[in-house]
Amino acid sequence: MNTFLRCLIALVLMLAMMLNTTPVHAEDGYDLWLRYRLLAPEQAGLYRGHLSQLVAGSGTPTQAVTRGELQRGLAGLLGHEMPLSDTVTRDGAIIVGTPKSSALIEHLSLNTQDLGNEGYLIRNVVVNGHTATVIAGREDIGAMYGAFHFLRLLQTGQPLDHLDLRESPHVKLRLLNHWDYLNGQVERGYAGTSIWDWWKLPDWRAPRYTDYARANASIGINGTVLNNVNAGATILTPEYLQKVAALADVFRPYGIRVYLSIRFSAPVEIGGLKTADLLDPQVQAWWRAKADEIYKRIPDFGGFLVKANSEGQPGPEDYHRTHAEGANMLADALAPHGGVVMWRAFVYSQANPDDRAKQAYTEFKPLDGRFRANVLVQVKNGPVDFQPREPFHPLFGAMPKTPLMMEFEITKEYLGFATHLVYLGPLYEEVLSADTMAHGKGSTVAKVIDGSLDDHTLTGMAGVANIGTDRNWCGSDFNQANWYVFGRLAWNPSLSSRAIAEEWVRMTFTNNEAFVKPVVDMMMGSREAAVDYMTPLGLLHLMGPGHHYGPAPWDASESRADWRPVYYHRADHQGIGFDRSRAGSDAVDQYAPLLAVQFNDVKQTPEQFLLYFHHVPWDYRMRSGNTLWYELVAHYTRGADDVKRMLETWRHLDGYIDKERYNQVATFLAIQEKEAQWWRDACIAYFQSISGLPLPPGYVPPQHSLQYYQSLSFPYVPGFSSW
Ligand code: BDP
Repeated sequence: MNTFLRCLIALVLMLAMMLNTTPVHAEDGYDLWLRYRLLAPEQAGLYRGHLSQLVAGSGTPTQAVTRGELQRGLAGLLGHEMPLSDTVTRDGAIIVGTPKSSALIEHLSLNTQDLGNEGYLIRNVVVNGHTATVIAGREDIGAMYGAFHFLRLLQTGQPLDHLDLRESPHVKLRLLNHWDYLNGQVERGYAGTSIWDWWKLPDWRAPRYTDYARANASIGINGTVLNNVNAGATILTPEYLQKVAALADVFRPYGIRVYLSIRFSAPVEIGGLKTADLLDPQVQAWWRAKADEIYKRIPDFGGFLVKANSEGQPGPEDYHRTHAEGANMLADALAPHGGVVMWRAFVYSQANPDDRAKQAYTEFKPLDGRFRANVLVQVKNGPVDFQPREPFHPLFGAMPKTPLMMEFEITKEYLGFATHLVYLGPLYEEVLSADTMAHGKGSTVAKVIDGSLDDHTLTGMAGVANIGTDRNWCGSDFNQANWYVFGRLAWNPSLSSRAIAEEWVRMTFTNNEAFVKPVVDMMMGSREAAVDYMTPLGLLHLMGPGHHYGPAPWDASESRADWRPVYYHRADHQGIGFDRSRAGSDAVDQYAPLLAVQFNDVKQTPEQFLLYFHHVPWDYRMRSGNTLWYELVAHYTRGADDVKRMLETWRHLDGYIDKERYNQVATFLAIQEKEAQWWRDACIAYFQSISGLPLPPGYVPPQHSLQYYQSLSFPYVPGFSSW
């Protein structure tokens, strides 16, 4: 190479590095946490001698995507292509594969047997006298997960010396649930329309499907339910199954299986039968034949998700059969193919006058032990709905003979939609680390979910997706963190949400500590801020009717009592809160005895759940010594103030990242600031009208009258129409 050419290359490289340190990339969020931008020179320096060549096969589709991802990632991070080699010829090789796929790995005699189907190890080794890093699984999928982990180490600036990692997922089914309709609408979706272009499938397989699979695989998600739990029957028609099969083909190399939400009455609607009663042999035969048909097209089909006899959906109770009987009939149809049924416990009925929070437990607890081995009961994290804060669902720990699957909501239906910055890691962690006391102290929800508490091997965690056609997938950059943290916690429910936030910030934005630290702190406080400005001290469901946008604690317009905010807060001249003590609805006794005693006693109830379990006088003395009324106003105010501080924090971070994402976050935080103030003011105005009490000294009165807040209406709220 002549000198001129060398100088030119050096110049180009220098320029590229400068560009990396001064963050000027035009970014639109599409790349999520898989950005693979050039590492800063000091980080690249860390890896000198570690990354010289890639030894990776491509004999199977999974091996090919694994190798492709490593090539793509390393090229992006290091700024040059990584040479591929069949064997190790110099120090710093990366070897990827399984003992079956790679003779090199076989010769290393690593213990891959205990890794399971999806586990991996990453270790520094010596091969042919050269230092190398091996990423090995027992199966291809494990090696793929290992490759993503390895890239994450680089993306987050971790050293590559002394690597000796072993990882296997703690939960078997790690699923996204898409609440997508076949017409493209996404129920409770705030990121555009459905990414499934059903109309053009099966022929057009949008590249986005592959990127979706990559993103999910990178965080360990291994399944996806493509359609809404409020399901129509059409998805089970041959025409649509062909489309589903096309998606399954795209996802397969990434270890992702497809599942479908089914409509219990489908045998009537598309099968031409007169009934959907599970005891009818024709109905049973129809489901068996349908399962056979599905597996013919999609041999690794995952199974069915079912919302039955809930919010107007058909189900076995229409024929006076139990939920267990309904689930078992479907389970029998899927069992020969290895499929599962995920039967939702989100069941409550308008006809039932009992406290809505109690109904799922009342219905399902007696069914424990009555489900087939391939049924999981999918339970929302809290007993009411996906509120900013609820105690954990009392079914966790109460059905030892049944695998219970966690259902979290990733989309922020009750948490400010796309624009509010609310990192859900702390919410998930709070629920997973809650102690059910089912078998004494330490019986955490996480142990119920990972099966260790009651010895289940069939385990699962589902998250209602926040994904749509928006270029940034999730409606905002920070909402991507909620997809990310869900996947990481589904892999290991004991991880810390702070550690995950830090990983995500580093991968998504920058490794610059001056940015990482304040942003992680801001994320970690964001959920508590939202609880404070929306529903503090155990309040819940104060959102606008139907669409769930904004505050409407006064609302009683919904057709069903248990959809009305006034049903939940029960504020009157004396006090506020839902009495779920033994003197009230006795929901407390759905918890283990020690917890029931605690929750039953207003003095022992954690104050964050106070108004969930008790109706408390306005002048009740809180632990702070202040009255409840005082604390309520203080919490609302603190929440709104916290958002102001978040915006200030962000304003100090201008210049650390690209302008595009910086500006959008700043604008969204300004929207959140406005809406948090609105929440605070509207709720204080309303509760003051009921309590009749003056504002505590020093607290600013609401900006507008209660009538003003009550007069606001929002006809075109996203994520909701008359379904
Ligand atoms: C509620 C949502 C509704 C869902 C329902 C469910 O508002 O759109 O259909 O949950 O989970 O929170 O089935």
